[in-house]
Amino acid sequence: MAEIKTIHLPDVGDFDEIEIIEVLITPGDEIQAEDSIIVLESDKATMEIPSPYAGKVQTLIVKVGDRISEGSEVATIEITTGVIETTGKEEIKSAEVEESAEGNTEVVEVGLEESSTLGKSRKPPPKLAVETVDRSGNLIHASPSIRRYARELGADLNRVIGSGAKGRILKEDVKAFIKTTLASGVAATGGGIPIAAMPDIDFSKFGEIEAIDLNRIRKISAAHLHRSWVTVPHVTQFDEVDITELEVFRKSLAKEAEQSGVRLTPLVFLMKAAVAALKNFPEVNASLDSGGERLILKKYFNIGVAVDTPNGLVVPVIREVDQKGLFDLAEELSTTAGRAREGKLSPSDMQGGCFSISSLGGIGGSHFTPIVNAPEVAILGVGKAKMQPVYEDNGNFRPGLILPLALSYDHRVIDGAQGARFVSYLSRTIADIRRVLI
Ligand code: CAO
Repeated sequence: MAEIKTIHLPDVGDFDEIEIIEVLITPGDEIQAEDSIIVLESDKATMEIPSPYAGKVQTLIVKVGDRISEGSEVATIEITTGVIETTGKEEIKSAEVEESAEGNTEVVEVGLEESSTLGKSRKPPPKLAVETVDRSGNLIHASPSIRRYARELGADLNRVIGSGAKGRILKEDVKAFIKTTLASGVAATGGGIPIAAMPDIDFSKFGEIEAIDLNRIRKISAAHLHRSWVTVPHVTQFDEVDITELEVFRKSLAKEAEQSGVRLTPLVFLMKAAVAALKNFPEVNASLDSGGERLILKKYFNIGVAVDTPNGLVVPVIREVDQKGLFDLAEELSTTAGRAREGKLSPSDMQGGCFSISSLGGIGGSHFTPIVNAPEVAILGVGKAKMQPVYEDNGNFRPGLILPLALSYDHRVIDGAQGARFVSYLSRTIADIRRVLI
């Protein structure tokens, strides 16, 4: 007869209401005693909490972001036959991190001198110092298991960009880093001309210069864009849409929008049209799994919108666009762009996207080739609409407002014909926005 046990948070020292930043198990997982199940973080330390039992995870009672204290229920587990309540000497691995201005990269891990116990009264866990800063003196946020994992694979954590809360490096980030590194290595040794390293040039020899450190957002987006650029085989399909009627409709709503306190730009119409096209082409509303063997079709419609901020490009995600009206979307777009420009977005604001739109229409220029926001498989680049002569079937020209569009897509997932069909469908929907009702 299977025995179900509840795992409680053990004594973790002087901490109360401590935040869960990673959950490392899901129901159905088979785990061993002492496997880490959650990671906690206070303002001083991170701690991996081990399971006291071996068995199969039944239910998960907590989630990322929850704050828990000693005794809180974490999960239930079906104990494996014949096994094994642990001795109470499990190791809570903690990593204390401190701000440092020194530009050194050395990682120093110090083992636990005393272990914590689970269950009965025990000493608070000892402090285990893991101070790590990257070459610029920035903190590297990574749990001990991730550091161990990175060490095993030879990944330099200085060069890994974390996508977790507060820039925390997750296992997926290390995996993605290794993949990208291998991909560029294959390119370099695959019989082609190796990619030469950028030479270190002293530009001051040629004139006055000023060196400016890249801020964190620029570093993160540079790494993300580079990864997408080298791992996704891009094709960009261009189109031009006559938005004369859309513009008439938009202007007809302007007063009403103003009364509702929102500004209706063409972008919100494009978001709705994109959802209509994604519904019609499910393989575009998808991501490849990390092994590149399965396509994950998404049944939700979250659109990432590129926002130009003083600190660089960010792509917050507007969720459930299919379920929102134009005014609600306009309001959300405006507040989200505002928060982005004030640097107030959290990592979760930038997660969960299905498809992105990069609109430079408010600035200028026509077609450009946006980089796919991987793991999404397509992105729409929008240029500035301009009045142009439009040739009509009756042989006459009329003035029309023409919007340049560019769809970049991942050719591993989307064939050229599909890409062209998607763009044509999208263009038809934008030209006659009533089609979103179809
Ligand atoms: N053609 C012509 N005019 C356009 C237009 C287009 N495609 N898109 C917007 N406009 C107009 C708007 O209607 C607005 O004019 P009015 O105030 O007279 O209506 C004006 O341009 C400014 O619009 P906006 O830029 O403030 O608003 P938006 O909704 O179009 O865009 C946002 C919001 C956040 C996407 C935008 O401000 C932004 O940051 N864009 C830059 C994105 C970027 O950097 N992309 C490159 C990433 S690298 O791939």
